Amino acid sequence: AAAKETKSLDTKPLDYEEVYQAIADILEDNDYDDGSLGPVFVRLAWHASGTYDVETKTGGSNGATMRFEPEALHAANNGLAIARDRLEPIKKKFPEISYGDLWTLAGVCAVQELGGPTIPWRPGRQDVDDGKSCTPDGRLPDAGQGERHIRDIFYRMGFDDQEIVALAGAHSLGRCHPDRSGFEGPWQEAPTVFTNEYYKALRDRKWVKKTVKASGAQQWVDKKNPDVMMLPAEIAMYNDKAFKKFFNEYADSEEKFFTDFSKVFNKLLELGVPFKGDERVYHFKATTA
Ligand code: CCH
Repeated sequence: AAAKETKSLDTKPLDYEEVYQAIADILEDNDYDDGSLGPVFVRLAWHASGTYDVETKTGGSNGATMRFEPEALHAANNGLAIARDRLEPIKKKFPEISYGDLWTLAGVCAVQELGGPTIPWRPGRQDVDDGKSCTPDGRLPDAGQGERHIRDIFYRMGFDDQEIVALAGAHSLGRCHPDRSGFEGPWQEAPTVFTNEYYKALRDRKWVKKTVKASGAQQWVDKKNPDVMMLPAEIAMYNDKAFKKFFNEYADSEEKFFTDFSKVFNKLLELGVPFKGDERVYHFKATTA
């Protein structure tokens, strides 16, 4: 009993460097998709945060409401139970971390470990205990729609055109799954490395329409390599003059993309979070750097 007591008195404050490391340690999985859980962790962080509405100040990563119905069942969140489940052992190991902090930290960790820029991150999200503050369905973008819809959705979160295009570069990672979204395939050939290749692919390749057999969904594929794809919303965005300017800037300069992505991903993950103001801002060092 004495030993136990000493142990509990010794309890250290939560060390987020250790949590980052624990997430980095589980990213690689040769039995999953392209060998990394990183892309689906980035999507989890984004969908937890992208429900924010700047006017009503509802939604966002605070609360981690995606754990509850109805938000867990929103079609946009198909497949994200996998990401949440894979992070559960880390929540068990570091029970003091909130789910909102854990999910956003996992997104930061994945971007950095897969070769992306350093993303400043700070803790401060508090979990809620039920689904009462779940956001209504329809706050996340519909990939089948056009540039008007994309602007409506992201302006509601408080982003401008440049920020929207910088955020879209996260599609350098991961792939679409017919059983999750109806779409199929990665955006370019290296879906586990964070680069500006997404912008180059959009600018430099010839995109042709194709119907996904499994779902009937229409998407665009590279004429030379039909395994890689673009969403209808992305081709529509690229054909918009104001958006195109930024797409081409990021295709020309990976450095500019990395600088802008770091800022805008940090902004996304902090939407609606009630920080006290004295939280330490972490700049984690990538273990692969
Ligand atoms: Fe995305 N995304 N996304 N996306 N997304 C999908 C997958 C990923 C849209 C649609 C889709 C962002 C913005 C948009 C990731 C990060 C971000 C899929 C496939 C669709 C559809 C889901 C599936 O089938 O598994 C649309 C539309 C927009 C509007 O702009 C933003 C912003 C981010 C992050 C900053 C990542 C990463 C993936 C890959 C997930 C995986 O499992 O590989």
